[in-house]
Amino acid sequence: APPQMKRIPLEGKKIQHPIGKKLIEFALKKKSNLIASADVITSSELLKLAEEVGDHVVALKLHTDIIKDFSFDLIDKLKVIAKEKEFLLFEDRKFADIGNTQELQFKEGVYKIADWADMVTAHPIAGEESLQVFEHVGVVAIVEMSSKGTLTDDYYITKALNVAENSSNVLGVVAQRQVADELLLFTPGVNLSSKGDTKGQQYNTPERVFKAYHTDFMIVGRGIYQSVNAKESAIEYQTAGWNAYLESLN
Ligand code: BMP
Repeated sequence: APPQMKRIPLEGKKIQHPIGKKLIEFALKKKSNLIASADVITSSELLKLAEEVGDHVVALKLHTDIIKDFSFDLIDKLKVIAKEKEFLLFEDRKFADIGNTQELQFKEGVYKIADWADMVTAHPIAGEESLQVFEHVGVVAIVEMSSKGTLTDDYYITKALNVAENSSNVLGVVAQRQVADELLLFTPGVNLSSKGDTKGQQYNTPERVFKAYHTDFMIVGRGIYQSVNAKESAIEYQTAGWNAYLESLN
């Protein structure tokens, strides 16, 4: 179905995937559509951040391959915090290969992502069948990037959305625009005080992503983990995001 002018509230979205349903359940219960991106490089920083922001997010997005001292002890501890504070573990691996290789990267190697992640990101660039290897997790397909000069033009986005809509383990997409209601929309590149960085990142406000793009979940990295008080910042983003979401329903 084509995107509508009026947005559908989270509880009205027809999401089939169990992980998508879980995200919506957490969002409504916690009054949060915030995902914190925990782009820190040590286990201790990551665990501290998870404790601080956990009550205010629906998921913690990770880049486990940047963690210097990665171990399954870290994963075990994160799982405990996630269960207690009710958020999902979202590995932003951005798979982008043929199905067979992606399956190995997903299940094997150092990180064994398949053993613990609730959600993963993947580029749909290798086509629909390549995404079938991600079993028992929610896949978020990257259809449009936030950075300056990204190659994800309108043609690519249309084709990528098509792949996403036809893949049963895809629960949503990362994009900087409104998408069909059957998909959950995740939007990174959100910051309350900065317009961008010196490496191509571009930022929007929570207000813009909820009202103009009808996003379902905003992803905030440096705005939270680089702030003086991560918990206070998470509350600030949670409140700004949830209010913008509620206003966008009218
Ligand atoms: P920050 O808010 O610090 O700019 O972090 C954004 C996070 O979202 C990073 O982890 C980045 O990898 C991710 N991301 C993004 O910024 N733009 C995209 O298009 C897709 C992403 O996954």
